[in-house]
Amino acid sequence: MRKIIFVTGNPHKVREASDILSQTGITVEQNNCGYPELQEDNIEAIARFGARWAADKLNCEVMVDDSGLFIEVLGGFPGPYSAYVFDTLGNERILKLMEGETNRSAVFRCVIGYCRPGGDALLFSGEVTGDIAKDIRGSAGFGYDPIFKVEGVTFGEMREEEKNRLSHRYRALMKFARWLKEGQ
Ligand code: ITT
Repeated sequence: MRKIIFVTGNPHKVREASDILSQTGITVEQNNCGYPELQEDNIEAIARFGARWAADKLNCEVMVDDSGLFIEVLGGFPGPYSAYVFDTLGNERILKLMEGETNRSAVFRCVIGYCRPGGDALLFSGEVTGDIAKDIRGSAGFGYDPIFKVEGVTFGEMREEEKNRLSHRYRALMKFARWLKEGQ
């Protein structure tokens, strides 16, 4: 088993990453040291900066996860601002913004940043395409899960194993695991 420090304040991400990576011989351990979240307009830059910053601060190899929900008709909003928008508006107000919209397409994206001290970060991204539901559905998961549907079912309505087999995080983490296994 290889253990990687996962720098995040979000315990749901840690739980999902542990489940997903357990099949690949990798375990993760949460470190909540935090990292400055640049108000960048792309999640790759946020993950790159965060991974480098945390690897240097902790002096060990680390991974970070920056994720975002990109709603097509809103020009990709909230995208890189997903955490802030979730905390300030929340799912109900986002559904209000979407009232009457017929184009409900959205993409959930996840970028895993991996870095060793003094090195450059490597990025692994995954995405899943879906739709914004018309109302809040299901209570599983976290964050935007109850309003993001894949093939008619919200992540909030899915069992954890189902979400973890098709999510943006699953897709990004599988690329990361493959790269680690191939010996870098
Ligand atoms: P860290 O930065 O400390 O890792 P965070 O929760 O702030 O934790 P992000 O900036 O990546 O993480 O999160 C963007 C927002 O999207 C935040 O509100 C999350 O709750 C939400 N989010 C991320 N992944 C999600 C997922 O798989 N399902 C639903 N919501 C998710």
